[in-house]
Amino acid sequence: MATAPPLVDGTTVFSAESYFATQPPPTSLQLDVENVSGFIKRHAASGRNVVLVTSGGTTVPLELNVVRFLDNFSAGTRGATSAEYFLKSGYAVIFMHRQFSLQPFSRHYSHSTNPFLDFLEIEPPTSSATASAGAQIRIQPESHAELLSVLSAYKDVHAQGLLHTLTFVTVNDYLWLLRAISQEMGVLGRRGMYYLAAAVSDFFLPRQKMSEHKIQSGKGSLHIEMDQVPKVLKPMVEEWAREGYIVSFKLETDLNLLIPKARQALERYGHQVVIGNDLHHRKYRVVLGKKGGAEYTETWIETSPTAHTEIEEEIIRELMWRHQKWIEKGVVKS
Ligand code: 9Z3
Repeated sequence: MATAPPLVDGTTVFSAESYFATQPPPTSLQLDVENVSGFIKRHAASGRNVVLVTSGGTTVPLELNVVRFLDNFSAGTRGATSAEYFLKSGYAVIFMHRQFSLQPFSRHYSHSTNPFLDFLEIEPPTSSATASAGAQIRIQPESHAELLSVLSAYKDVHAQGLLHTLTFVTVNDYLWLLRAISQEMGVLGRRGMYYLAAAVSDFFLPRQKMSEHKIQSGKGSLHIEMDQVPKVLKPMVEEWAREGYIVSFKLETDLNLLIPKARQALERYGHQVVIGNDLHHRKYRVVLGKKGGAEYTETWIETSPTAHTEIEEEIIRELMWRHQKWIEKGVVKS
């Protein structure tokens, strides 16, 4: 039976439990879980570390027959770039991303910033062949080395079966998938890492409050009261991924709030690392906060906009090292 969430001042307060009891799972969930389960078991058996990378923004539909939805800015750059560095470092990666957001490897040739077709040239046919039959496509010589390197890494990762990709669109898809995958990853014990870079909506419209059909404009202005998305980091730490190494992200636009909010998240949820970033400098500056007992420590990582390095390379290097220590600490020495 679905438990109705309690009401506070007329608005609904969803716990993770009441959320999952009242909001329906996406239709693809069972199949997605079956597919990812084989991937996890294979890598658990081989003793390889596995990371779940979440990436991109979530939508909040306003109607059941959805015409309109709320969305956010995230393109999935952080997640896609980080996934590549995890793969480079020997991790198997479950890449759970917003449909059509950036993906590892293909991100280098994103349609908006670096269109793939611009790297190709048409070589005219040599002699008597008709133009279309005889024309050849070739890569621009100056783009060849980079493309070869990206393509080789991509092919290698797929040949070794190291990357498993799943998609979400709505915040509801995201929450159901996150719970199911975290639970499946339990077999990895401490070898499982959770790198939660997706930009998840804080508010949503429960199914029970949604209009079935397109909201009509005839009534003038639109008033919608949204409920808070439950804080799922808590059950994730305490129930779904108890042995996992959990890294969450905190995004703010006001720098003065970043550190206090990051600390608050660590205190509230008790996970391993929170990475703070502010919207405008997120590509060049992040802070890794962690708690050890009562002590809070922070490590800043910075690159410059002109440097030819990606900040995710540094982040992953630091996390890998910390994750390794976490794994070793959990091994019972005989
Ligand atoms: C992040 O903070 C990511 O670093 C970004 C990356 C979304 C800023 P892009 O996709 O951006 O590269 O364009 N992600 C987490 C944001 C978030 O929703 N955090 C929640 C919060 O701040 C907590 S889990 O409350």
